[in-house]
Amino acid sequence: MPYPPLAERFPDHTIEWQARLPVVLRQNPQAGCDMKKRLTTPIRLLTAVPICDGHDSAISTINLEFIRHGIEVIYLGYHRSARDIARAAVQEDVRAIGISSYNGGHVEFFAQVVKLLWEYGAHDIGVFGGGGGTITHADAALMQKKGVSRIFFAGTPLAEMVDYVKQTWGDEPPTKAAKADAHDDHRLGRLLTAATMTDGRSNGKKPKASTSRASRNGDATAKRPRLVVGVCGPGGAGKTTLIDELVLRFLRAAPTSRVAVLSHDPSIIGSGALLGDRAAMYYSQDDRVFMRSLATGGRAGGLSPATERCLQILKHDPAGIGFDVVLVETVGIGQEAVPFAPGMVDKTVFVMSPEYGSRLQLQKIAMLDAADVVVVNKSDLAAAKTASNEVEQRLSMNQRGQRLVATVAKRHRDAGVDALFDMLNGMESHNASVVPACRMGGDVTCV
Ligand code: B12
Ligand SMILES: Nc1nc2c(ncn2[C@@H]2O[C@H](COP(=O)(O)OP(=O)(O)OP(=O)(O)O)[C@@H](O)[C@H]2O)c(=O)[nH]1
Ligand SMILES: [Mg+2]
Repeated sequence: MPYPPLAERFPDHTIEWQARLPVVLRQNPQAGCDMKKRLTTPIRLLTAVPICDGHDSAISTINLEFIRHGIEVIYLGYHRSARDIARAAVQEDVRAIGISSYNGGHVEFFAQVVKLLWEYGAHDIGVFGGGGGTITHADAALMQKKGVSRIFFAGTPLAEMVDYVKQTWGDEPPTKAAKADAHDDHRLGRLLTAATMTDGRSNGKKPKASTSRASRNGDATAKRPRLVVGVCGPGGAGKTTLIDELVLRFLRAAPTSRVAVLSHDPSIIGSGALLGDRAAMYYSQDDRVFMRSLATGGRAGGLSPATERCLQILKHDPAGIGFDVVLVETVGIGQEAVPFAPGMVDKTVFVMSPEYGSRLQLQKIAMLDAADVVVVNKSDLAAAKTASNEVEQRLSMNQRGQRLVATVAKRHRDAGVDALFDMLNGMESHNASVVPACRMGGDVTCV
């Protein structure tokens, strides 16, 4: 292998991995990954457009075609670096990466993605793509020599691409345990895949603290996350944007820590899905952030059947990564859903936009009773002030000491997001004094 030893490549990640895996996976690396189960699990692909390239129209069409044929597509968006693409593919543990490139530099860019995948130890993640007439046949031949599986040229029917994906990546088990010298993220990615495939039937046992040698030895790197936050709210309220801003603050507050994000998007049983939260994230494209996207697979209520198992793995941390904080984003939920079971998360944040309708609608939102913090995001919109007043009155009826924050998540350095961040940290240590809060009546603290 042309790359330097693991310890040199990943100086912060030289833990003895196998010893830290939950016992069920250590004894049987294939646990939950046999062929039968594989066939009932959608193929997962990551798609993206390279850095300095905004041509996203082709990939958007191709994404829809993949989804229509039962494939789960994690879309990373456009203007993405090779490192962002490789990191996301490894964390999401996809079968392959589809890159759509129009602005040139494709020979080097595709090869760089392949090289980075190898550095992660993820040799079995394929790379394919296209770029209309901008990628010549000679370029494609060169790219294939550098490890690219296939380039599609102008005029190729969409059906041919779907068939290729299904034939190439549809019938192999995706998750032999990652090799011993693979990157932590790759190993964790594989564990999460196993957790999504077992579907609670056989090997999906929760990893127990005692199975981790690191935790038995009191190793500091095996610590549980300091804080697990569940973020829910209606579709498009700004959950992902807000989480991304919170991630930035968590990373800055603890410069060596890592943050995990578990994100959900909807899908119907047996169908494909567009898992698009990554495309809305900027700060979370960072080596210190581990993000995984899950499809709901037809389950109502905002989470996936595998959420609890995945969360257990992130909390238990068999990789010894030592996540400081875990953030869970639900699917956009409506009036009826209270997504987080007791004990699943430490704090729940309900994010809403000022456009909820009238006061009557507020009475019907179950999460306004259950959330620890309610965020009225998009406070730059005209209706925001009225919304905050109405929500505050609604919360004061609960007499639960819930918090209310007004934010503009899409604004850099927003004071409301700062306050939410302080609040989450303060709540975790039960020290409300860090919150620049003003009492607004009732039992609600409003920022
Ligand atoms: C649409 C378009 C735009 C739109 C983009 C809209 C959008 N949001 O995507 C707009 C007008 C914004 C635009 C802007 C620019 N563009 Co432009 N654009 C095009 C155009 C006309 C079509 C590209 C396209 O979407 N085709 C439709 C797809 C579906 O078909 P296809 O390309 O044949 O691809 C097939 C396969 O390759 C495959 N495929 C493609 N990607 C993938 C990915 C995967 C995973 C798979 C499996 C398959 C696959 O799918 C198709 C199936 O048949 C091309 C010219 C052309 N005719 O190709 C120029 C072109 C790509 N643009 C070009 C340029 C220069 C620009 C600008 C720099 C212009 C400028 N000076 O501002 C900007 C850059 C914008 C940016 N931020 O990057 C050049 C690139 C030149 C080069 N690389 O040498 C081109 C080639 C035009 C030209 N002849 O000069 N552009
Ligand atoms: N005006 C305004 N727009 C915002 C704000 N925060 C986010 N947005 C925009 O709202 C849209 C949806 O944001 P997301 O963060 O994707 O919302 P979401 O709740 O995660 O959406 P789903 O995951 O699809 O439910 C994007 O276009 C954001 O740019 C804000 O404070 N003000
Ligand atoms: Mg979102």
